[in-house]
Amino acid sequence: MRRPNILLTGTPGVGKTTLGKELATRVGVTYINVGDLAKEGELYEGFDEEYECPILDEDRVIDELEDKMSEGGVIVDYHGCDFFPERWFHIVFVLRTENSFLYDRLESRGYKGKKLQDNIQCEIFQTIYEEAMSSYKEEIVHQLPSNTPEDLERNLDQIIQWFEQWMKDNN
Ligand code: DAT
Repeated sequence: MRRPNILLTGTPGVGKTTLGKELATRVGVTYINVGDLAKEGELYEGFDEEYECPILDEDRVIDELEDKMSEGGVIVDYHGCDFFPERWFHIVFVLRTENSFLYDRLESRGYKGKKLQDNIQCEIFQTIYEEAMSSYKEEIVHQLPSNTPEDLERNLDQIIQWFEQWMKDNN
């Protein structure tokens, strides 16, 4: 049976992990958090002194995921999206969160100073949405509001409906 691959992207803190894990449980697909995958496999190529974080080795991430992605039925979660092969994804969701909510979420995650400000700016300038629109066909890129638990439920319902329709159309 063919199953679609879904990309969940957006600024850190918008709710990709929360949505992705729940979605994977409800529709029975594999959830992959690229940040965690990189950490486990040490898929890094240096260290960013300014942001005090390791730099992702994008080529090794792609090599690591290629087999699973061609099988289908994978939800990928990452705060960037321009380096994945375009052919991997059948649909792309960019989660969006209002500043006041995002600020509190990132602060309680321990972000402060420049890192906090830069991530808030990333959301204000809709950086990831633009990255997604220039990396994938515009018609497969969708923005989802992710401010409240009600938004989360609505997003789950909407994606599950899309998933079920895709399965009918492609099997
Ligand atoms: P991300 O994976 O995009 O970094 P996350 O899933 O870890 O984000 O969520 C960050 C925090 O926000 C976490 O404490 C859960 C909370 N959260 C996620 N989605 C939410 C929503 N729709 N409404 C309220 N809180 C949400």
